[in-house]
Amino acid sequence: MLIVHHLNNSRSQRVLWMLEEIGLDYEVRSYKRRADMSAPQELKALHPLGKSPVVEDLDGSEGRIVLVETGAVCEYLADKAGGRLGTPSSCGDRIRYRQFLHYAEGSVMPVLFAMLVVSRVPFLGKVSSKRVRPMLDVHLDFIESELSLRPWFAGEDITAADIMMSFPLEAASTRGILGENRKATKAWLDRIHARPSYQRALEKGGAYSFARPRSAA
Ligand SMILES: N[C@@H](CCC(=O)N[C@@H](CS)C(=O)NCC(=O)O)C(=O)O
Repeated sequence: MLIVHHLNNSRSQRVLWMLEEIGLDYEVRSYKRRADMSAPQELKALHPLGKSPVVEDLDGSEGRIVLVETGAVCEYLADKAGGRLGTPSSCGDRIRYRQFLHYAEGSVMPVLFAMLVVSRVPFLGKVSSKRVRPMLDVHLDFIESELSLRPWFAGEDITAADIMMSFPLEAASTRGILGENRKATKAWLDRIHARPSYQRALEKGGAYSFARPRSAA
């Protein structure tokens, strides 16, 4: 039995999408962000970090497993589903798969987070975001160039690397940071949002301000 501890408007939306893609049964337990956007205390009772996602597998190989870190969770789930959406077989795809799986949280999210935080600071925010913006553009240009070469981050097929990249790119797009000219990235966002599995995950997770259900389009 898999339980996803899901925080509204958060990275854990990716885990729901991953599970819908690979077709494993799961239960969602929902948590609501507090006014300052932090996670509620209940998540701390489950894991010392008190962040989301937390995934519990009651039937793990060594009994109950409590796992954090979205990339690790996606890899764990891909293994559990017999490799679905996991490591591709061809060499080039495999290398890109690993790269983007780590790149989402390791490189893009920290810069995006810095941008979103500094841009909210009165007065100083404008100056600081001017310095962070070029750093973010380097990433967004790299992503655009990669997606101009192939439909999915690793290659011809969707993988967990696409799931990982969804949150930073949705956040960038929704906050108006993506820019008008990054057409391949926009087309990729449209492609992921059109997937029935993505739409099912939206229904399971409840309100998510970074993508709209197709029924509301
Ligand atoms: N790198 C971690 C980041 C986890 C994380 O920061 N989660 C955010 C949700 S987007 C959170 O729980 N924030 C609430 C808080 O920090 O109190 C992952 O990908 O799982």
